Amino acid sequence: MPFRKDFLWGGATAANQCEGGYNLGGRGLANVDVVPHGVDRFPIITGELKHLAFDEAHFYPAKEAIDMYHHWREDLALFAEMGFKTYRMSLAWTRIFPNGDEEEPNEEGLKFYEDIFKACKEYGIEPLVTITHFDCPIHLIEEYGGWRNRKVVDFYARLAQTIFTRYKGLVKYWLTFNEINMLLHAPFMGAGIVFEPGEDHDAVLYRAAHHELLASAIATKIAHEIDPDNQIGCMLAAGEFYPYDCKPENVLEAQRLNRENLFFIDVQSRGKYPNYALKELERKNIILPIEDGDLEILAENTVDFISFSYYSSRVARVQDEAELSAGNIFESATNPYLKSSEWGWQIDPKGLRITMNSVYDRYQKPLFVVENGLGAIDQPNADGFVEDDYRISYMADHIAEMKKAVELDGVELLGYTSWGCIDLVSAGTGEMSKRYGFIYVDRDDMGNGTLARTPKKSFHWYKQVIASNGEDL
Ligand code: P53
Repeated sequence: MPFRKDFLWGGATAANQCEGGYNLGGRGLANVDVVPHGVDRFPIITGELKHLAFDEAHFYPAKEAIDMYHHWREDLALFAEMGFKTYRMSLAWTRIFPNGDEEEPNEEGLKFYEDIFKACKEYGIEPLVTITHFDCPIHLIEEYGGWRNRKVVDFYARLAQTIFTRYKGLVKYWLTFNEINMLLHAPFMGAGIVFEPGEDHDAVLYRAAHHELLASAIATKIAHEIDPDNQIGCMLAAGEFYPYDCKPENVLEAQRLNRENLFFIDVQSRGKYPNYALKELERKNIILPIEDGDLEILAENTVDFISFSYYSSRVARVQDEAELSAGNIFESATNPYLKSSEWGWQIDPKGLRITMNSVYDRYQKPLFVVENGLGAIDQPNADGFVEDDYRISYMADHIAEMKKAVELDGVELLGYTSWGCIDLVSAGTGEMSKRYGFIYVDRDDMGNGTLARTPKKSFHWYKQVIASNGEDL
């Protein structure tokens, strides 16, 4: 059998994309709440357009999302019915510390997640918890400038201390930051960064990066002190960059782009800044805000496992702006050998095996595939049933390649959680119509719908994948 007996099959969500209840239970306002659907979304998530409050001109999908705040018991029951061994979810920082800088946490928020974890335990579902999935309290952005400010490291450490203490025995698997390398591409989402006019963007981004990397190491330290059983992972937006061809310039460019992503994981997994990055920062006159003791903290508190999202491989080609493939925050040339999704994301199952091998070769730590899936338009039939064969085939092809990485290449793999196991709001576009789920949610891009949940064809398929431990695809 390729997959270990205790392989963690499951699905993944993020608080801001599914919970809603943005103003309930004493919750404070977060960056992700004020990111609208529509054309202004992109300049806002990239930190180019300052937008820190609601207005009448926009629709804000995260406010209610799919209202998991009220539906979670029903949703968890459906996950259990599929046989989930794990459920990846994130905490909304603002439920626990509404402003981010309070001394004392909000009990109602802590209790909300405790109830979910206890229910998971009853189902035998192991929670896999992302501490921050693109969320940052608005107050920390307005008052401190987000992660550019070192004080935010302390606030994050307080959050970490609070949750590791409270959820000891209930949660064992933790991820410190979702897609930490996304900070470079979507800094408002990744680090609560809004650029000031005339600012050196790279200097701000790498300053914030040092703070997040430090916070991640401090959280790892606290987690291990509170419970040596805790397993802490980093989380990479992965997808190998292939050179467009054997032209050495393109090979070099692929190496550069792979390193730009892996830079974060290099620090979190190997415990020090890689030389290629130090040299580049030096050339750009960027000085990391390293204080006494920081490098020791990074060195002594590396992660236990490496998790990543994988949707697509990418292609590196110098100077061919016109050929960039659409639809993704990452710039990539188009790969002529691959088909694309309705959103222009190129589909490359073998790329998952390639990516797994590259990451495992580099770090030699267990991997966890924590996001993968197909964002597609689903059309329920007359009976309200979605026959999503396209999704089944995407996932079957990816799981088959993942299996080869384990069986043929010997990669250590802890588990697989597909993205958006229940339909939720798209991070990139704010749409509901970009669906990933095994469970259809009746809600459209503008928030209309009953919120009713209906299993799709893929629900039954995934149930059988789990029951057969990945044999029956
Ligand atoms: P959506 C871009 C590229 C790679 C991963 O994305 C990304 C993004 C953000 O658009 O984010 C991850 O919803 C992320 C999830 C997100 C998922 O990919 O744009 O961790 O929050 O929903 C899929 O289709």
